Amino acid sequence: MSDRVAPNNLEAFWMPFTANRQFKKAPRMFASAKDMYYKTVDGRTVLDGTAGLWCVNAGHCRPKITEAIRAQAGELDYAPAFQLGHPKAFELANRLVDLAPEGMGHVFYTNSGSESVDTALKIALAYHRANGQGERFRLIGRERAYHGINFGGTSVGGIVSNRKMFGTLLTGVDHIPHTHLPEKNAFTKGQPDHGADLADTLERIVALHDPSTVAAVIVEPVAGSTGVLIPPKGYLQRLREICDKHGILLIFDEVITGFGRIGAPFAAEYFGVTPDIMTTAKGLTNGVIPMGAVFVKDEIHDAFMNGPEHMIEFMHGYTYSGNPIASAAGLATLETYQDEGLLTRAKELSPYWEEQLHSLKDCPHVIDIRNLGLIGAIELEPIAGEPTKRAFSAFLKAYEDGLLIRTTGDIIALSPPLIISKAEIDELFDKLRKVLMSNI
Ligand code: PXG
Ligand code: PLP
Repeated sequence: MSDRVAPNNLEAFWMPFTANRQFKKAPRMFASAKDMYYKTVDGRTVLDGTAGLWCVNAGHCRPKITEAIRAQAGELDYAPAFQLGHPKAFELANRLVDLAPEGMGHVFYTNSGSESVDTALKIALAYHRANGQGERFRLIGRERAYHGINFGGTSVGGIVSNRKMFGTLLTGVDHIPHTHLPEKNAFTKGQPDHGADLADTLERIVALHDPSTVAAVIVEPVAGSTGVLIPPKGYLQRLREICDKHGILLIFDEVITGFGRIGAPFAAEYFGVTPDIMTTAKGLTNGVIPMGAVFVKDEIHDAFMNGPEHMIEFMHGYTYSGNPIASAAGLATLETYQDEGLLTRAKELSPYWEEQLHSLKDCPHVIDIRNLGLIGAIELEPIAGEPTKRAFSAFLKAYEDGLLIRTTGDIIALSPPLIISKAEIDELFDKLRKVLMSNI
């Protein structure tokens, strides 16, 4: 029997963001996947309600992407990323900037969302320095934010459990308040009415530190990992105005919202608010090969293009920046998105998605439901004294019943591949209703 079917020792692999001891007593393993469904090692079919981890936007094992990877691996497997190149990385960059908001004409490649975030923060700091404003060193994040797990992202992040074990993190970081106001906004469909004024806290924090010391503000346009927090109407616009007023760069972390998740290629376009820097990963290669990209406004890029031409302009980069196989996967992914209209499909589907999602309102323990594009969240009342247990029971029950959901705290998050059909949306919510009606 091959290890793919029944690995005999699970000990050596220290799993990420996993309750290792619990998992290894009762492992959950996938053997294969196609389009909307996984197959488990014991042969069960599981509907993917989460696009893997918010990344498999075109669905699983899509032929163009698989073939591009196969072909690239046999043609040019690796090319050094520093001082050398290969055509596909440039071709992909051109395609990417065509999708991005006007004026964001350059991308810097990374291998993950976490690396994109740390790259973006370093670009922001170095940009100000290149502009003669090296005193702008402060970075501002938001409570409950997730910006990956590297030191920069952990520092501007706002999830306490992800921060508290790791010492001082970056200094010179502050946070604006999160926008979760269940007492005012519970069960809102789409963007909530209340909370835009929370953006004004940025004015106070900036004033506290003196605006001339602040380099950048980073936010997820829609906060994903923390349990899906939809920005209040007008909130992102207000952040943009305050940043403009004080010469502060605005970074949108679009690792989840990028590549069609809310019905436009990027959330920046959906909300009509253009950041100065935009971080992406996940959907860029359909999650299949690790790759991220940081988009920057032309004036930011151009500020680095000074000094003698033989000098390296930005002392930063990864061994795998613009890796050939990742670039090929990225190109095939964008082609698949284009062939099937996937970058705007969430917009067409979202009214149906919203209606089905909110039909769960009457299920036991449901205290809030939120949605935008093809994202949904169901917040459950925690079991007294045992936070996270109810949602995790729902996750286990759903998995047994053939549905993959994601939970964070006592919140269920949903983000299916953008190819989902109405019949599959029905299947997803039928299964989820049964889970919520069972004694969790
Ligand atoms: N920024 C944002 C906004 C993210 O959502 C990252 C950065 C980090 O990306 P990498 O590729 O380094 O993981 C993310 C990642 C979940 C979940 O279940 C979310 C993420 C990753 C894994 C699980 O909410 N987001
Ligand atoms: N650590 C060592 C010893 C290295 O030599 C390198 C890269 O050459 C790195 C870390 C960084 O690795 P990467 O470029 O894959 O991020």
